[in-house]
Amino acid sequence: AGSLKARLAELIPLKQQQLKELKTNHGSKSLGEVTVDMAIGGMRGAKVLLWDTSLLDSEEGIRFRGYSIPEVKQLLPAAVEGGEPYPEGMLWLLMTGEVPTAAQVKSISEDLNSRAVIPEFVEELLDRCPRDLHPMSQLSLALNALQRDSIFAKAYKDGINKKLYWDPTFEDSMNVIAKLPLVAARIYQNVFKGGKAVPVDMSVDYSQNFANMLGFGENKGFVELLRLYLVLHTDHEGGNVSAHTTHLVGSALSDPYLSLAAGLNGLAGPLHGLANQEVLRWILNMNKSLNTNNPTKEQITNYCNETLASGNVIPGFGHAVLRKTDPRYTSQREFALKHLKDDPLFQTVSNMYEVVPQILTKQGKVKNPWPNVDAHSGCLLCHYGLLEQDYYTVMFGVSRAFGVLSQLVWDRALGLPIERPKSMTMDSLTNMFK
Ligand code: CMX
Repeated sequence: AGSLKARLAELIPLKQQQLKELKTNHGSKSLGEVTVDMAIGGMRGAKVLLWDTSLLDSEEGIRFRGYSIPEVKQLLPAAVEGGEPYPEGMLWLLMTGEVPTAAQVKSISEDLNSRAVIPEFVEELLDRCPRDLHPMSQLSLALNALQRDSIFAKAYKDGINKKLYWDPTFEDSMNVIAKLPLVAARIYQNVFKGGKAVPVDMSVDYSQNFANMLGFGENKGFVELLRLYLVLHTDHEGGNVSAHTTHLVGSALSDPYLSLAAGLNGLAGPLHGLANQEVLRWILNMNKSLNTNNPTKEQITNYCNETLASGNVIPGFGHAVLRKTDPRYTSQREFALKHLKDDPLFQTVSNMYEVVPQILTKQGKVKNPWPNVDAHSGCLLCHYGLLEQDYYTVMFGVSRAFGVLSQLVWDRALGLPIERPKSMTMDSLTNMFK
């Protein structure tokens, strides 16, 4: 009683009823036209997905279960007074739509700690990966391997009633979230450090444990940053590549391990989650070519123009839905202003904020010239000594699991069907409008 799962069991019939009413009362109403441009153009603007954990407004940015980032920061329990919220609280909010108490947050920390083990064969698998296998590929590999222990897959094989799908989906999702830091930290230690394995401390929270395993546990600033980082990257409504992919693969009743692994393969793309690694690489290359660690705005402008002239994007800027500065960027900027305002890398990120939007606007084709979440995260991690850019998307992936798996539990609780939109050939479209 009082647990997250018990609360979900209470909420599920209410949500099932809401969905039923939605279908009965409004099922045949139109959400708008689908144009040929939409079919060609990556389905931009087509309202064709159901996603409850968060909603993105193009001007205001993300709201998690109705709460903006400043609201989330104010409402969710924090470890340090006036500090960053616990990601465990975010998980409760994403799963239930309700703001948890400090005791509920603590129950999640304890629950996740109790699930935080990975089988030896997965450790060995990771230990045998070549150092130059990208950390995201290793993460995906490990998740697929962990799938051996999927409770959903076993229950399905044993003939579980479809009304009960959400239960093993929940168990798998909590297990995945609990195991991810172990996998992620092992990858970090193997690829970049001496391969040290730090055991889970049952008495501390998720972020402190993850930081301990990464080797940054003593660094209180880093632990706070990690809490913020893990909260901010959880969810960004349903249409982005990692969220949509997890949902799509899950719709075939692939279990949470397989579904998330698929989503993370999408997150590993440079136009999506990999952009955070690309941003830092881009800045460091600029600094190297100019032989400075604090380029002027004019130098940044020239370097941007070179990037664009060579047919590349400026990583960390632009968005498919957002049309203003990403509030996830703003929140990280506030963190930087509070904790590291004199850091030269932060100053460069700040200077880019002043010049890049004008440059992109001048180009005339970019729909959103403003920075997104990935423009800022790298400089914060660097400040606390996590310098390995190739690793950044793994941390994004750990956080993204919170959002997409919360939704996956609801996908099964609501009995959402296998996804199967209609595709068209170019000839069929041409003939249609002859
Ligand atoms: N630099 C240069 N050109 C850019 C650009 C940028 N940062 N952002 C968009 N453009 C270009 C597009 O490549 C496109 O060019 P073409 O018409 O020649 O193909 C044109 O502007 C119009 O694109 P858009 O409609 O504004 O943007 P999309 O919805 O197609 O793409 C996104 C959105 C994020 C992929 C794109 O802005 C981009 O590539 N940004 C850089 C990579 C990045 O930061 N990705 C992270 C996004 C957040 C996340 O998912 O983590």
